[in-house]
Amino acid sequence: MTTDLEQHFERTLEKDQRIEPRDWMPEGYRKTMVRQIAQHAHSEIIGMQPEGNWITRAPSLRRKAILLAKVQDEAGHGLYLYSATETLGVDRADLTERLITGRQKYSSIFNYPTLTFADVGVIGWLVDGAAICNQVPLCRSSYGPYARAMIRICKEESFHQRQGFELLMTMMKGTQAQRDMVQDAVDRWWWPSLMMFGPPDADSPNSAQSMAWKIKRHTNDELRQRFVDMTVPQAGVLGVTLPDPDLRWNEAREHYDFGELDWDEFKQVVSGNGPCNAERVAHRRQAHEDGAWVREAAAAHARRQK
Ligand code: FAQ
Repeated sequence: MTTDLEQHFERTLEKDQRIEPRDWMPEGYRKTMVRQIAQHAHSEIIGMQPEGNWITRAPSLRRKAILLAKVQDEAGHGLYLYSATETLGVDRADLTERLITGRQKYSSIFNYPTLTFADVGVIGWLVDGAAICNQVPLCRSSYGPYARAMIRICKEESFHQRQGFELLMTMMKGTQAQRDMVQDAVDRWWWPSLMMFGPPDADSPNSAQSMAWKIKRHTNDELRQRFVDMTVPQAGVLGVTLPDPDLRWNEAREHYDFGELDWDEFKQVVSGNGPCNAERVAHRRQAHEDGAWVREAAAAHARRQK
């Protein structure tokens, strides 16, 4: 027999309204939201590292200012998202602990190295492009604090995507060496970007329930296809080749067909064995330890104010 509280939860979802922190929710819903929002927050925070690597070596003051602003935005996104997770009754310190001890995931994409400055442009174009594709539907996610955080985050991600495209466009109008650098970065980031959308639908244990709860609005494969369809014409404008011999327009489906992803690589990266997993987590742990005195001072100040 369903209780009034359960009926209220179901009715809220049916009417496409938002579940708020004060509302009753099934324990599974709460756990799924904590899992997804925390992973998203961790991704933003870890995601500062690959591009942060280039701040001191940006080729001009303008590029440095843009990159600094972008990386600061990512810190901001992580902080809104940790706040959204806290509305579900978890503690941010605990989430950080789970990240640095490897008990909670972050996006696979941030475990790849940034070898040249073209990688900064390609991260903006492809990684932020994929993030937007995935996150715009999350603005209608059923959990209110997450959906609202996502609106602002998506606006900032759009700026990030455009700065990446503009950077690449500039390099493509430069020397042959610069064009080669862009192509090399595209070759390295294309497949990992497609992996950001998660495993194929048939191997996605969480999708069905998350769709039923209207947390996710589209499946992993639907969003991956949308990203490919959106990106292929942009690659044409830039003048780069996407590294997939099977990529072609399918008249009947009205979508691009594309090749099979290397799901073994995905599993390796998600389980901690990607090229930079150990480095990313060690760096985050060090930053957390180095910041201990700031947290202690802030807590002491708050106690004194009381
Ligand atoms: N990496 O059953 P599903 C950004 C895990 S954007 C690592 O399909 P779900 C912006 C998944 O968690 C990047 N793990 O799971 C930026 C689950 O594991 P669990 C962050 C992955 O949740 C740009 C298991 O595999 N964006 O940061 C990945 O229904 C540039 C089974 O998968 C978000 O987090 C992966 N790629 O769907 C920052 C968006 N894919 O927890 C800096 C919000 C799957 O059961 C620079 N999240 N897994 O142990 C989502 O939309 C979803 O959580 C998905 C996964 C689509 C990522």
